[in-house]
Amino acid sequence: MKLLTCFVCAFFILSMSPLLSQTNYDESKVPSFEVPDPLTTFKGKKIKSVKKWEKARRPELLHFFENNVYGKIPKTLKIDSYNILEQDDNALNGKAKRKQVELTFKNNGKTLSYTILLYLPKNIAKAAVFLGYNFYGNHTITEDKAVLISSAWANNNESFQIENNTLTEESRGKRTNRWAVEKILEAGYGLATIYYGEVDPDKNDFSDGIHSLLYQQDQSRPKLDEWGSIAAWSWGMVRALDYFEKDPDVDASKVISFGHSRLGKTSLWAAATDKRFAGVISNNSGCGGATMSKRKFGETLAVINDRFPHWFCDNFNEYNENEEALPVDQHQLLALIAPRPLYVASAEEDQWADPRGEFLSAHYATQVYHLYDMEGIETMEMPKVNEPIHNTVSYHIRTGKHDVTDYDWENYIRWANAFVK
Ligand code: GTR
Repeated sequence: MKLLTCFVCAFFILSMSPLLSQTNYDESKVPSFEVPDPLTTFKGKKIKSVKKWEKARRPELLHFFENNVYGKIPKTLKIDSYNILEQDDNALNGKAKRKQVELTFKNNGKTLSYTILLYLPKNIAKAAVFLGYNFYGNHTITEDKAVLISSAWANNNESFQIENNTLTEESRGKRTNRWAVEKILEAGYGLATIYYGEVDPDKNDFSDGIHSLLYQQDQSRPKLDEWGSIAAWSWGMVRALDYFEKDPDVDASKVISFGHSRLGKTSLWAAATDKRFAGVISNNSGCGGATMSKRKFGETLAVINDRFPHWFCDNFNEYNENEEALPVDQHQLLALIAPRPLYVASAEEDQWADPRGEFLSAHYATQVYHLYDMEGIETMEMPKVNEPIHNTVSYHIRTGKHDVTDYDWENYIRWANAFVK
């Protein structure tokens, strides 16, 4: 078995190497390209007002991303029921209210449930909330023993002691470093998190997760223009927002979608598709998230679609090694979030995610914020590390690697205080 695993790994590395060896980390080798204009329609009409943006341009961009990048959701599916599995008004040594709420969905004779872990500040009647997925289960974000362990499929991870694709007690608290729960609560915000594998297991298998509830008869995988996993996870965030509208402890008009890496791609797409999100944070989201595909710096479309064929819709493959043909770029995804506050964050050592591309994307999206008389990333000069630019559109690049740190959270809270709350 070990030999087979080695063989499979070697084959994987060898088959990837031509693409990976082409990875460009040299700014002087970034191709020159025309930045698709958020304010000119596909037919060439100039957009000069909020009205025209909202009526003509925004819908056509959203439509393009839906059909060619993330994939569209075949039909609406509402929460069938929700169940408060557990609640404690004196959690975290009396500092917070904790709730664990299971949402259940039913269709095609199938059922899917996922659990939101909510921590809320005790002294606030209706709290603004950061909502974001976690990678390895709700119980990894805290040492809190009361947090339930998901039975959903999980990626094995040696350092988290996750074996047999099963989450266990061993990994409780392993990811506390990424979740500044105390800081968030002290600042008067709630935190809501969901294990993303409960909505759709992160593997190239479309027989499981939410996809399977929405197939037509005899369908076993999404059509070319239908949702991949990122759109499925985004859908899960949107349904969580539906629940918050029913929860008297949450201010559903002040929910900020947050995500790191693949889940940052997800938080962006969730907020692009649902205007109820009051703000968005993209933490090191990189390729297919905040960064500009046409720069081909670090991870490229061919690489991401090859390694993670289930993340985007199949139509997106058309642009593998063919970024020139894309009539859009990711700054236009960011523009779909306007006029809501947006925070794009990079890390200095995370060149794979192309920090400069993330920065420029925030800059190019800013022109849409100007239509609403809001400020964003006005300059084309990248700020120094650890010198954030805070506006309705904010950006920072911090020292360190691909991760979520206290520094990131401190800045998200400052920005949320100024622009969301
Ligand atoms: C990487 C992938 C990135 C990013 C990251 C993550 O392997 O290439 O696009 O999404 O995973 O989610 O941690």
